[in-house]
Amino acid sequence: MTVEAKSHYEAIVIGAGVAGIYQIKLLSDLGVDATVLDAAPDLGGTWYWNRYPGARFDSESYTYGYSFSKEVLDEWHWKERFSSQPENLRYLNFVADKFDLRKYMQFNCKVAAAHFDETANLWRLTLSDGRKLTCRFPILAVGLLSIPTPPKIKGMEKFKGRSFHTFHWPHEPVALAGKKVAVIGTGATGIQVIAEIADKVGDLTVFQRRPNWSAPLHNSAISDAEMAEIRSRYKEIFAQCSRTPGGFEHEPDRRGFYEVSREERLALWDKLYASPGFAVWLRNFREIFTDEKANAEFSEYIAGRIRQRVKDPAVAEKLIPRDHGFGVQRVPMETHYFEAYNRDNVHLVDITETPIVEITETGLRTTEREFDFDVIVYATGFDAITGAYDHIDIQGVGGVKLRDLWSDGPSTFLGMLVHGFPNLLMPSGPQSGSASTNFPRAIETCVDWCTGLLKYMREHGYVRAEPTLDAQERWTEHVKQMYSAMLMRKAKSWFTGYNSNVPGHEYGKTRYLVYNGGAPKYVSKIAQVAHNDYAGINFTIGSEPLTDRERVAETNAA
Ligand code: NA7
Repeated sequence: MTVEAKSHYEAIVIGAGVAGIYQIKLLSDLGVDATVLDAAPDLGGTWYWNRYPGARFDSESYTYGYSFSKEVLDEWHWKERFSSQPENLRYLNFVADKFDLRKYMQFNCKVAAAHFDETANLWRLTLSDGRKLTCRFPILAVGLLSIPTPPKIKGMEKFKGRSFHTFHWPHEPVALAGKKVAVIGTGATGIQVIAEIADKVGDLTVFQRRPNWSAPLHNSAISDAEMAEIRSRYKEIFAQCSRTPGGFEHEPDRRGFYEVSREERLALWDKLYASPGFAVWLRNFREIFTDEKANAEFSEYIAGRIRQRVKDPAVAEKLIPRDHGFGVQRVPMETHYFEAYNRDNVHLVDITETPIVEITETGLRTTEREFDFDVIVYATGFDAITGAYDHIDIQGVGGVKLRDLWSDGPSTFLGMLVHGFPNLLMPSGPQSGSASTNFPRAIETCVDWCTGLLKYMREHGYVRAEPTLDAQERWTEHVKQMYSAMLMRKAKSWFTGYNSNVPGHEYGKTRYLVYNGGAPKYVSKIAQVAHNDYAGINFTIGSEPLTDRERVAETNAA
């Protein structure tokens, strides 16, 4: 059964990915008249789009899955410790089908505009095909990395072979055997794809602007017995995730970096380098994130590992980052990535030495020479976190455009609400806990919170919720402060809003996009707001706005 194509809903969820699926589950449980719109032809969000070879979790699969349903936890068998894209998409379909959520979803529905109608306290949405809808609550579950940013290189349209951004990797298999392939970009995506295709293509040339620190993923299969053991521990696993800053099982080593000997540090690092997943990043000493000297010592340790693994010393040196320390950017996890460069068919071009001049009909030309390719892969990243919001013409009170308001970076209340944009909810919003932690863990937290707010409003007959400017400014200031202790504040990465392919997102113009206070602090702060009758949010009953104080008095009287 498909959803009835109506023109008004109480809530419209935009995005049918990890967040949107859980959001519609809760709304349907609550009996809210709601639908989900997604621009894609099917559900899955990130896991629908990113079909490039090597796409997989860097989170342990069993900490990435939803925690809300015992039935799902009991029935789903993760096959790998770090599950791959096809399996992840199957999982999301399994969850949606289990709770019969597809009937609420409408696909190929790209939201072009969302304008707030002040007289009716409603949002008016326009889809790219011209269809118009209204709702009280637009819930933007639009993803953190859903607007790919191909580079702007002269001549890109001329190339006669196949070329695509990794996000748009074709759905049908791409013949790579014997082909000459270029990959541009060496972030988390580039590193996954390069390692996966190195032994499957004829010839692979990697165009690297800046190397990234990267460490082994150590993926493995999960047997029936192991899965049974994981199931028996789910409660404990999720409790552990909720205690750690990153929402993973990984907990930092709380010994002081300088309190232990160099030998003890090396012993820990040897152990972490051999451990699966983000352990090498998140089970490390806390000073790695905050102290230049500690970070430099660990970075040098990882540089030594790269030198051990890459046979050609000149290539090894090119693969070692010089402009930033380990872990101040998002750490890509790899499987035989460095060994790929030991193969005769894999070549590394440092485009800071020999920049790409243009894409040609048959390949590309650098300042040094011409290359012929059959396939060019752009692994050049995303207009991260705010990109998906900027791509919708969102206008709040007085016709103010969200994209104008956020042109120098976002400002939010708790990462989930914006002053001047009443009832607009963002369960994976900028400055929320979702971008800096194990995504679904924070998503469940934020979706629960947004749903709680909606429930509270229904119970009180409120038709409009809007954070005060003061509350928003205080939150944004807190988010900025959380950056100040972290070395990552200087990172030339999407954590700080840098993207050389998006005008205005140059390095140095820091955009405070993520919450760095850690999951426990975030959860406690948003819970406190809810507990205090949503202090910081003004509600309207009928047409009269109520201040915090009036509302508390009203609640007390009731
Ligand atoms: P990232 O991490 O933003 O990496 C993009 C890469 O592409 C990075 O190496 C960039 O080099 C490079 N890049 C970007 N633009 C260009 C141009 N114009 N020319 C050459 N090279 C370029 O994106 P990913 O997709 O790898 O990862 C995003 C997230 O997806 C990841 O963190 C996971 O959470 C999943 P630069 O470093 O800017 O010099």
